[in-house]
Amino acid sequence: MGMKAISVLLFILLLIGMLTLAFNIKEAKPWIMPTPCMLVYPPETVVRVGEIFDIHVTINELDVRWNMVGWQFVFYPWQWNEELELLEVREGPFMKQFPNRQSPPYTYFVLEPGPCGSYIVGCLLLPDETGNWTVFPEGNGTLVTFTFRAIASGNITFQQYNSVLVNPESEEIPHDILGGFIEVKPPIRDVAIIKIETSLTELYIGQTVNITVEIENKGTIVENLNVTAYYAETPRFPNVTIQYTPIETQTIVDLGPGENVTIVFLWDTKDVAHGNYTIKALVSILPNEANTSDNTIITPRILKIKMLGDVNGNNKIDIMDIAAAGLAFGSCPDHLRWNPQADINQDNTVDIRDLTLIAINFGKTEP
Ligand SMILES: [Ca+2]
Ligand SMILES: [Ca+2]
Ligand SMILES: [Ca+2]
Repeated sequence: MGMKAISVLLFILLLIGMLTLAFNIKEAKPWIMPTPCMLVYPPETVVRVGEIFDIHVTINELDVRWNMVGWQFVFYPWQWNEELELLEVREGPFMKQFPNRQSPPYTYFVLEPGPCGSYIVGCLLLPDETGNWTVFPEGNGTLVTFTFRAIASGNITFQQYNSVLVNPESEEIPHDILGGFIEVKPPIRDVAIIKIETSLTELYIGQTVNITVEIENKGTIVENLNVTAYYAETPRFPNVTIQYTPIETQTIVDLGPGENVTIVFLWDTKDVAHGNYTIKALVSILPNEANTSDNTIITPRILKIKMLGDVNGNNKIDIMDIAAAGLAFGSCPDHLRWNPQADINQDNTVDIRDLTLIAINFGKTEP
């Protein structure tokens, strides 16, 4: 067979096809094509436990000639109420866009329990003051929106049952329906310490330092947490295991997904020896936590704890410390000569009291 013969054959087949289609349209004449479709949007929803989300029941390709003035359908919450908590059912904007009255309300929306654990939801486009409709809905839009909270993982089909679209004569309008699928995945549980800061980097034994820790819930559900701050003397030699001592544990309750919280620990250093210290914070590891590497944080800078009076921090108290305090003598915070290390008694002034405190420790030296 030549190319020409094939082309002729294809043309004839196409012609037959078109005639068949035309014949069918003619047969379906009392119907307006296409018929409207009541479908769930989005058709597939994937959420995590703890998430709040909407699904919409929409009308699509509604021809104005159907004269649609009302809709309803039935749903059965027991089909999904182990996985989903229904928070709200609210009318969508579609029907109200075609008012027949001078002023609102333009529609009557109804949601009522029915038999066998069912609910029926529907909406009537209200007629004008004489009981007639002159404006009819057309096109696509949302009829009703359901807001859910996902409470357990599973696969759910959301289906509209016994759906009805009516015209003013209360005749039913043929239509298609399409339900939707909802997949609820297990929650992501993950908390992290994203920041640690100390109010001081150099202090005298007996001073109190604030340790500020910021925690974030990177997961998808609300969490309760314990956060513990620790200190350890920084080893002077490598390859030595650091022994941390707890300072305090604080509890955080109801930290929502994506939320941050900042807490402050007060560390009173009266019982520690002078030296270099590392501060660590640890947030409790959750069951099935996605990432545990971010549950611990260590201060980026070493905290230097000094003997009282060791202004320059060289582990001995001598004339150099007196001289350093002397340079700041008479100053207050914000002065150019202010040196917080010289304010031994922490009264925000460097004066003779501070010099005395250095002097009474004069000659002390520690390794
Ligand atoms: Ca984590
Ligand atoms: Ca010194
Ligand atoms: Ca002082």
